[in-house]
Amino acid sequence: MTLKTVDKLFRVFAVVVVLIVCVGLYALSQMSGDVVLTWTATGDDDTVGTAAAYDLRESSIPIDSSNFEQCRRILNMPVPKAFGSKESYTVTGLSAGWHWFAIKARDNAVDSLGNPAYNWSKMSNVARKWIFKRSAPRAIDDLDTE
Ligand SMILES: [Ca+2]
Repeated sequence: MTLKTVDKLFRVFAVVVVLIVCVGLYALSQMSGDVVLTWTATGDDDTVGTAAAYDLRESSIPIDSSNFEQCRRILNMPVPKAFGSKESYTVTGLSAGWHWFAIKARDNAVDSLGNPAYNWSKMSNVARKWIFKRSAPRAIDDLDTE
């Protein structure tokens, strides 16, 4: 083999190793049962101001505007940031399989009695994530006493 061929083979080997590491990290990140959701904050009035609250929903079936209210609500969502800000939230403890996510925002409008008017936005686009099955360690079968 010439030195050039050895060099080429090494380069191919290096690329394959990097690809394997990347795929492994990607798979690991999906086995944790956590999903990091990111979105851009909406405003209180369309693109102006800051919304008052989020309503994030999760489901193991596709979410649409007709079933949004029946999907599991993610509690303790952070307070919205100003319009245009980058938002991020990690949903933890998800089971294996597909998970769908959608979010709405509400403004700070109140009714004539001062109660929240629950002026909700339309539903966001729907994001989807696959969670791999998390395997437990193999059972120990040689436990003994001396
Ligand atoms: Ca408003």
